Parts: sequence; C-alpha cells; structure tokens
Amino acid sequence: MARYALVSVFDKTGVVELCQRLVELGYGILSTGGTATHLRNAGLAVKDVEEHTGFPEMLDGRVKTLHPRIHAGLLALRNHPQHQESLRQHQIDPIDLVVVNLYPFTDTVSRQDATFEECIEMIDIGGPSMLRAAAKNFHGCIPLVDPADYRWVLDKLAEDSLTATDRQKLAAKVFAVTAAYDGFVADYLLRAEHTAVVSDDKSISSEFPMQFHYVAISKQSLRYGENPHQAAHFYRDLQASPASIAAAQQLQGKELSYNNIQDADAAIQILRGLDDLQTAAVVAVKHMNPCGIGLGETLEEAYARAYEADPVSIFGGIVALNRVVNRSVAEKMAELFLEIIIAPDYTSEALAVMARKKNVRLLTVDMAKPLHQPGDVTFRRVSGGLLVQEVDTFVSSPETWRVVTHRAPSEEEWRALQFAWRTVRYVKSNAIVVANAFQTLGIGPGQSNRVGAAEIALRQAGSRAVGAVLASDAFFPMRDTVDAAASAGIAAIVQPGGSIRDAESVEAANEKQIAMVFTGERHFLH
Ligand code: 93A
Repeated sequence: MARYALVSVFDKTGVVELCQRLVELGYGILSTGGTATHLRNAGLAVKDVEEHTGFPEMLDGRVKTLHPRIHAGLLALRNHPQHQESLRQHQIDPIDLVVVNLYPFTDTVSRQDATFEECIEMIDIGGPSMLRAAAKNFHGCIPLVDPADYRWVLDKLAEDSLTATDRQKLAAKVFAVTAAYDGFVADYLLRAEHTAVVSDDKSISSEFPMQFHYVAISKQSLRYGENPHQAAHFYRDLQASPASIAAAQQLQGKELSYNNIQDADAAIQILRGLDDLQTAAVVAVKHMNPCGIGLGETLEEAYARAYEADPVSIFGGIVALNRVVNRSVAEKMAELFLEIIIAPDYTSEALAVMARKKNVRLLTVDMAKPLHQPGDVTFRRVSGGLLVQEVDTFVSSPETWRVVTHRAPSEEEWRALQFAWRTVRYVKSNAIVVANAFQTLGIGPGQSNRVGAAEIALRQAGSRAVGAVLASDAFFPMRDTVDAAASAGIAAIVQPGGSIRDAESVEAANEKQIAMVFTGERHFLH
C-alpha cells in the first residue's frame, strides 16, 4: 500500500519545497484543487483527492475532502486489526501525514468591505476536519498545521527520529488552532449585524451565554504594564470600532504605554458620551478620571473651558477633542506639557505646531463612527474568574427626573444639572462633579466616602461653586454632602435618590433653597 501525505493549503508558501522533500521520503502526494495545480505547476506528481475518492468536488468547493475514503484513511488505528480489516475491505489507503492551513477567516472579517456571505464562505470545514482527525490519531498520522513545524518534522522523518511526544505536541497544536479558529467564528456570528437571525433576536444583546468566546488579536507588545516589572500586551477586538483606542492612528510621538492606552480610552469614552449634546467638547483626563470637561460654540471655547476647569491637573494629561484641531487650539495646547492629544483630525497648520512638541503623542480616531454597539460588554478579572457586564450607555431623559425640593431648578440650572449628570458617570466612585452648564468646576473622584468626594470637588471649584450645580453618581446616605454643598454656595443638586434617609437630604436642601432632582438611576464606576 502507498504511503500518503494529504496536502491542502490555502496559503501556498513553502508548500512546493515541503512536498519535494515528502516525495524524496517516499510519500505519494494527495491534494485538493488549487494546491494540486500549484504543485503540478512546480513539476511535482500529485494525485487529486477527487481521483482518490472517486467523487467530484462539489457545492463550490464546500465539499472537497469530506469523504470516508479520506477520513477512514486518517482515523483508522494502525495497530487495530478490525480497523485495518475495514480499510482492506473498502480498499482505503491509510494517510500518514496531513498538511493543512485553513481558510483565512480572521483576515476576511477584519476587512471593512467583506460581506457577510463572503465571511461565511471563509469558514473552513474540511480543513479542520482533516486536521482534527489526524490529531486524534496522532500515533498513526502526523498533523502539520503550522508552517514553522515543516522543517524540523521533515528533518526528523528523514532520520526516522520523530518521537511519540513530538507527534502528541503536533496534535495539541492542531486542537489549539482549531479551537481558536472556531472561537473567531463564534465571536463573529455573535457580533455580526448583517444577519437576519441576529438582528431579529434582541435577546442576544442582553443575555450572557453560560460560556462565551471573547476573541482578540494581538495588536502590539507593550514595554511593560502599569509598572515596569509587569509584562503587558495590547490585544484588539476582531471587529474593533474605528472610533476606539484600538483602532487609533498615531501621527507622532513615542509609542503608547499601557497607562497611556487606558487613559486615552477613558478620554475617548467620556468625549463620546457627550455626543448627543451636539456641541464642540474637550475632555482632559488624568489617571482615567476627567479633570476638566468643557463645551463651547467653538473648539477654542471648549478647550479654554476644559483647561480653566482645572489648570493644574491637566498638566501631563490626556486631551480629547471632538472637532478638527486648528492652529489656534494647537498653539494653546503646545503651551502645556500633554502626554496625548486625540482628535478626529488636525489641520496641516496644527500639525506643524505640534511637530515642535515631538514627544506629544498625536492620535486620530474616527469620531463619525459609533464607539459602542448594543450588547458591548466590559470585562474585569477577579481572582479565579471574570466579571462581564454591558457597557453603561444608558442615558435617561430629564423629563423622567423628579424635582424633590420646594424650589425647582431654573432653566440655566437645568442645563448645568444635565451636563453634570452626563459627566459624573465617568468619574470613579464615590464621585461628585461641580459644574455650570458648559464646564466642570470641581471633580471629586474615587473617595471611600461621599462627603469626602464632595469636599474635594467643592474645594477645587472654590468661589466658582457659588450658583453652580453638583452631581452625585449615587444617592446620599446622609445629609452631610448637601450641607457641604450649601456652605459652598451650590444652587442645585442632581442625584439618583433612593436612600432610606432621602428625606433628610431633601430637608437640608430646602433649608438652603437648593433645588434638588432625583434621576432614579445610578452610575457607579469602580
Ligand atoms: O470548503 S471546505 O470547508 N470543504 C472541504 O471539504 C475542504 N477540504 C479542504 N474547505 C476545504 N479545504 C480547505 O481548502 C483547506 O483547509 C485549505 O485551506 C483549502 C485548500 O484548497 P485548494 O487546495 O483548492 O486551494
């Protein structure tokens, strides 16, 4: 009986050399359409799988190698008399080696212009089936899925020194590759918008399967993590939004660090959270908390407000802007030391200004595209597990808010309350934001008690707190925060409400003619 190597590769690099050596070692080459043609063109003798099975390739290539003559040849145990008898009975030759590389599914779905149907066609069925069959029967059949293994395996075959352990390792690699491949497919099908099935099924966005695939591809290795002694890497979602940090283009400056990426992401998330205000907006971020947020008729105005919000903290910060940066805004930013600037684009004059500040990392992201899709989730590792939740994109309408004090907010105060409420969700809990209608004035992030966060925000606002508003990401457990706000001159407060001591906070507000509204919705960010 002949000794067969079955060769079916999408990527044909190196396959001619490989098969030449296999022929020298006494293997007959069995091959599929495109691979067979490629090998014949290089002068090799090849037997078509079609001839071997006596069955034509069909369904536009969907069925090429899915045939008992192939799969029995791969799976029959070599030292099993009944298996060998079955092969003889059906005149099936065993296959001793399989070389397969798969349809490039991930490359295809990463292409912006790939249609859903094209992506589906790129799901390889026959290739993984052959690989898995060979890998299951690794004592009898050598599975080669990684071109990096071609050379050493052939060297060992030539010396007859390929061990059982070598074969087992090759088999393990097959299952690792095919598992990852199927993970990519599952991820794509869960996310792809363009299928009737998924878009009709609203449950997909709100239900978490018992097991799920998160598939990411390596984007870049990082010098280190949060600290120099922590190794780190940056992975990109298979279908990362062009608006995301993972898809950002860097125009100048040093490579982004782990901390830079986190901070830049926070800046983008906050900025895009203000999209529906439909105004120029600028966000300054430090250690993932906003330190200044400004709105304006123009980008100049919004930048000036974000800067003035806290001119100290912005130093060494990350600034994200939602309009094309022109020269005058660039000049202003060049006066400061900034780590990163993110914008949809820069005029050539602005680029010339920034070129003088070589270390500033200039990024662009596509702000015309949505940052999140329905059902997008966040991950947090805990010891021994993973927490998964939907992204907090919920925006309540102020019509649903409830005024709980004698005095209702003025029109100007309403605008300020809405702005403050839109920003406080991006501040680490316990979070307090003091603001007017177009600018944060004080931000109190991440304190272990709420009044402590309020004191920080009010101190930062200083005399600007007089007549300003205050937002709290969660309810007041007692009246102390309202008292602190009143002493600083705060005019109106927005908070979720829902504490058993709400009445005390309302009373404190009424005593000082503060207007207070309950949103009924909390925005923790830990
Ligand atoms: O469409 S398939 O899933 N059906 C098959 O029966 C099959 N057999 C091999 N794809 C199949 N293949 C794949 O074809 C291999 O995994 C390889 O990527 C490719 C090689 O095709 P060709 O030799 O025609 O270029």
